[in-house]
Amino acid sequence: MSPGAVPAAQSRANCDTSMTKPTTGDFTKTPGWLDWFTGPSTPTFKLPPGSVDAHCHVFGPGAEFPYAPERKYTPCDASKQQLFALRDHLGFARNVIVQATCHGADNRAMVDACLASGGMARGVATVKRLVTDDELQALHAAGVRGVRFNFVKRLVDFTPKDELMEIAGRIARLGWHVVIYFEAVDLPELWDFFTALPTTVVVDHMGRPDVSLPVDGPQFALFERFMREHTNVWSKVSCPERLSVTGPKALDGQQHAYTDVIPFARRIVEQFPDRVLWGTDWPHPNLKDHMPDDGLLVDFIPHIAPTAELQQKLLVDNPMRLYWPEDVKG
Ligand code: 0GY
Repeated sequence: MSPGAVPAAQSRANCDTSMTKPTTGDFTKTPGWLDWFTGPSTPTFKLPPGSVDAHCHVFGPGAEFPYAPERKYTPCDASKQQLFALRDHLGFARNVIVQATCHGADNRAMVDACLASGGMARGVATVKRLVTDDELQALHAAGVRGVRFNFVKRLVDFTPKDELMEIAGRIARLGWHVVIYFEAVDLPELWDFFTALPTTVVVDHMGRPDVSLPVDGPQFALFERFMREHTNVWSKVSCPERLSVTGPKALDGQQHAYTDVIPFARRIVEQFPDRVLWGTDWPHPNLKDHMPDDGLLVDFIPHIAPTAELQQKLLVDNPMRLYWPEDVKG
């Protein structure tokens, strides 16, 4: 190699961090925002046919679908076309697009993506108490099958629990579920509310455990108890890049990324194989340390779901049962 040349992988990583992606419309990207990764590798792990990326988002584009005034961050745009290109590149068949908080309760970007997917995307919406039955029906027709209740304080303003419970009662009648996002330290305080929800409840990112604590310790034991005692509770075993503290990053060909998250996620997959989902979390809002190569993120999956049977449940059977039950035979 000539003096001053950099290895290919390093050069690509440098290129990715220096390349900035736009935020269109009358918006300014949050300072320090990390843009999604350009040119992800082709995964080494071959996804089972029909796999579902069950947690991802679209951002704007801001000029077409403005970001919400109440948002806590302004991202770079991440369009439906870019999401579908990633889906095809990684080998997924379908997406579940979760309403991102930067769009508040304005679900138009997510709905537009679902409608453009030809039935290959479902949605999870954010709604307010004043949502009408006609609006809920329109969301259902577009492919929405759940609402998200967010308790992460840096992302949203507080919504009273009675308002959320009223929404849960209404969407239960549509056969939808509730997705909950919270930090592990808040589970004790939220326990009574969560366990009173009348629907299937899907937890984002295993309830964000502190993976520097022991997997056998009280914090994760409470989450396991939550799932064990409440068979309506499912978990996404996603976001190792967000939870990892010491594991190597999914960059530069790393095939053993986020090793500190593996014992947590694997334990949930093995204990509750019929109630787990996986998603990329593309375009990875609010990461502070690095932006992962999504191809290498897919290569993380066999470390947490080590057998073909577990992979089939995690990536195909479970998300199909929850989001496309009409397409499940038998
Ligand atoms: C995630 C995580 C985050 C953000 C959002 O809707 C959102 O803004 O979900 C986060 O910042 O932890 O699941 O995408």
